[in-house]
Amino acid sequence: MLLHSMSMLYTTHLLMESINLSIIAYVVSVAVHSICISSRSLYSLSLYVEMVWLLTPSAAITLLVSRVVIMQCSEEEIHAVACEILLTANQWFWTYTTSHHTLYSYAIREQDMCVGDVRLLASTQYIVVEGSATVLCTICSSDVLHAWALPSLGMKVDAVPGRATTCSLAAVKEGVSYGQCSEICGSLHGYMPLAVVWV
Ligand SMILES: [Cu+2]
Repeated sequence: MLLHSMSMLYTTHLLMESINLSIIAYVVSVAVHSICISSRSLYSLSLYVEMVWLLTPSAAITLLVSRVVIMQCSEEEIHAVACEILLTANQWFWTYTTSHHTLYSYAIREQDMCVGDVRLLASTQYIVVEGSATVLCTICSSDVLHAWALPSLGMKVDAVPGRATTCSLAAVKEGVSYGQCSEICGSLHGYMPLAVVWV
């Protein structure tokens, strides 16, 4: 689902770029043509040109809006969920709460790092997702604005005090996906790493 949304986002972006380039090329060619024949006004009373001006942008906008709506609906869909987890952002650590545990995840200090730990990304707790399981995440904050961001998954969800936001984590690869808080939340904002391990 996540991969499908990402690929659709990418193709929509390419489509938008092509439409933009086509419009630029068309406008430039019309401008050049108008300059070349400036003594005659070819387009002033042409119903055909008026219809083209009206229908072409309308068709482009309809196409793009329909794709964006489909993408939004697909991101809202949450299929069979293997487990649920509450991710609470705090100054300056994450709390992971499941039905069985509550874990506190802090950045590992440089003097405590082991070989293989990634500086500023290694944390004391990881979220482990098995197989092709989908995890339903509810994200909130206990103090100020934070953001749960996993760039490799195209994921960034604001953690807002007093509001719970849900999103799903679906397995896309094996390995570790690192992220960090991406909302400036105070002096130790740069020390709020997060990580999901896919096994
Ligand atoms: Cu933060």
